[in-house]
Amino acid sequence: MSNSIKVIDSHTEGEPTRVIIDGGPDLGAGSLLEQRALMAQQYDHIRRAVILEPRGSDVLVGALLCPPTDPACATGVIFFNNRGYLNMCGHGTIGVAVTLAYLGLISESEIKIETPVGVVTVTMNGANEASVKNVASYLYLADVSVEVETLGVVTGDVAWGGNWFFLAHDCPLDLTLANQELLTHYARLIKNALIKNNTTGKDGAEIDHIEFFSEPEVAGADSKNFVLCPGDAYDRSPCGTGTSAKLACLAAKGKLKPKQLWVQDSIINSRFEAFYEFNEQAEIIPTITGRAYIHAETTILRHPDDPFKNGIG
Ligand code: PYC
Repeated sequence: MSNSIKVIDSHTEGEPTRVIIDGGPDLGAGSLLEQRALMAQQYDHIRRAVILEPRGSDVLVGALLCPPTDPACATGVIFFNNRGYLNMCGHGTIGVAVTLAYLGLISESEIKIETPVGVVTVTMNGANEASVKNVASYLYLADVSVEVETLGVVTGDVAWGGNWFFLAHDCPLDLTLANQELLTHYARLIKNALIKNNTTGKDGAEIDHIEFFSEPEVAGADSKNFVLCPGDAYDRSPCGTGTSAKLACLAAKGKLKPKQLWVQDSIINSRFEAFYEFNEQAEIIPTITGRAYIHAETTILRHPDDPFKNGIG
């Protein structure tokens, strides 16, 4: 077991990303899905040590750089959090790209990164800003209604943006930080109701992100959101995959044209700028732009006798 793990911490529009740059597991050269499965089976203690208390926190998203199978990619990446493993992560991809630039590991302004759910293209717009051309995103189920404890009938869309989202049509409360605990509670109730109702993404996939929207407060934005992530932390950023899912819904409902700018504010009023294009298969390809800043270089230490060397929980 590696007792020392080097990480670089950044935040993308307020949402943290912790990139392992040394001391991570060797997951071989299989597909990213195979490497992620191996990490989950044999090296989950690394995820727990890096993310959970006392070395981490529920808000962190971790990123392990690993070998891509596509030679056009600069790296592969596996994202994880306090609950387990993510498919894609928009804010995390911006954090990874800014981290690679900080380390001097990328010289081109455009790179490809392989994730377990596909290849994304990242364009650096300077040292701290990046645009992520995401995986194809789509509206899967429109206007689904579920009976939710306390809230009654809640209607929303199920969409894929690199992760599975339920995008509620109505917002139960003002999207302010003062309401964050109650918003988290309501989002959790909706998630439970979807499970109880057997409402899933494609192939029975769990809908593990819940999204609320309201009118923006800040000039220039189209919308403000609150996103509850798996593990029950809320996204401080507007959520890259969540914004992609939103674009897919708007596009499918004829409410946003290709290349039309969509400015998504988060619960803390940080911002992603986004648009979509159609690819040759007529799929919706969102591009999300945001900023990330490096804020720590850390060596995580795990004493062999430390009862919490692999985190609490
Ligand atoms: O930006 O896609 C995202 C994301 C997913 C979970 C946290 N952030």
